[in-house]
Amino acid sequence: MTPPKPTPLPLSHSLSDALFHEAQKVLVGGVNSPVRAFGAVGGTPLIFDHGAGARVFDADGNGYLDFVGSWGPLILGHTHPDVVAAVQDQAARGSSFGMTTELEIELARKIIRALPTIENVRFVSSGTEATMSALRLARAATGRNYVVKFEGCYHGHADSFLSQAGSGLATLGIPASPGVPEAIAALTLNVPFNNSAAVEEAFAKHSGEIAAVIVEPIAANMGVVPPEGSFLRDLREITLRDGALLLMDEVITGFRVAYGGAQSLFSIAPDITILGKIIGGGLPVAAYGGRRELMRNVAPAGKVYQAGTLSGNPLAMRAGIETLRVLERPGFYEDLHRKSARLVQGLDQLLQGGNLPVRMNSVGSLLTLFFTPVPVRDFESAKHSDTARFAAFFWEMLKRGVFLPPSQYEAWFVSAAHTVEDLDQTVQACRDSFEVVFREGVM
Ligand code: HOZ
Repeated sequence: MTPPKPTPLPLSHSLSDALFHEAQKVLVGGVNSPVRAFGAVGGTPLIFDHGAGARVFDADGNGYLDFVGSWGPLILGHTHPDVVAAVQDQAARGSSFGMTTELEIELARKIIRALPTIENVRFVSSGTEATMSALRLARAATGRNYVVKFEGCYHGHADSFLSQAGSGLATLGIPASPGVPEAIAALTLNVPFNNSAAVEEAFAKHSGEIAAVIVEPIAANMGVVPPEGSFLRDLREITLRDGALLLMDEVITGFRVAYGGAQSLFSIAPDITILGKIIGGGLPVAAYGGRRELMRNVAPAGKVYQAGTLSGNPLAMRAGIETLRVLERPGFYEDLHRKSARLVQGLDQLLQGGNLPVRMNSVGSLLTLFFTPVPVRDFESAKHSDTARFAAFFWEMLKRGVFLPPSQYEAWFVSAAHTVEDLDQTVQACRDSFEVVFREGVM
């Protein structure tokens, strides 16, 4: 069935408004994750009803081309028929057993085949669980306590990762979360992304004390910021030299920028990889994995404890397996990247032609338009963005039927369901929106 076209302007959001009013009475801030609150763009958040292919539909029936894609999992778009069929079938067989199923073996095998740095994997239910557990494992394996992370990277909401973090913390301007004990926060060493010298300095100061460096190989939670030059290679070299572990957070990039993740693009072998989003095909799954001898420290093989009632949940395993099956089809990534390049080139022409103070960073199907004239290579430069103008742009795009992440500090996700026409329509919407937001006197 061809999904209906987005509703033309003007849009009514009266049902969304009414539902959000009700949501605020019973849900904290009216949401279950802060990034949904439209905190940085103002206005009332939309309440969604359903999705189909490249489109989402709000409670009022307005349709939008979706570039949020549930923040990354939906590389196939909404309601891919194979994923829907698999989940329906599994729901009829049983949604949870709290015991191992063959499905976990199948998804683990696919992951291990895709990422040769992983020999053993442990499934959990969220990226936060995975990064938190990976750090615990790194601390246990090295007998050290410090962790180096990068300003503007986001690794979920465990205590160790909540300072100078990207995503919702960047959006809401929360530099460090209350509730994190000082003693824990003191063990996290923040350094600028793309700055190997700063990492060297941290290791010089804490030689033999750092358990791990954790990095998003392509930062995507301060907007998209690719790694420059030898940055990732330097991290590998420095950690090996000092006996620390390299943790690659591929929650966003895994199965997104390539079937083998960013580590296959840059030929860097981390000690532990953290996955999430796409491997669950839109259901809650994440994982961490690495070489067998390291992973064998985790219970029950070893003593590093980590557990979960819904870990390896069968519904989620089926969605993940079906999603990866589609990604394995010949030409999948070539096609996705070709389409994404069309969007990126269209936007690039707009930016060049209009000489606009906007910078675009992109890798494959991930991109961000930063409302700043300076190149964005780390959190500091990302923070130069004119977030008020971004907010105006967000609403102009929404009015034109395009749903972007409601924050300057997030990635746009192109999915396989976007057609060339959808992407051309998006470029046109950007052109019209730029005209409005850069018109003199508008801001
Ligand atoms: N990594 C996602 C945003 N960058 C998380 C979404 C959420 O916080 O809800």
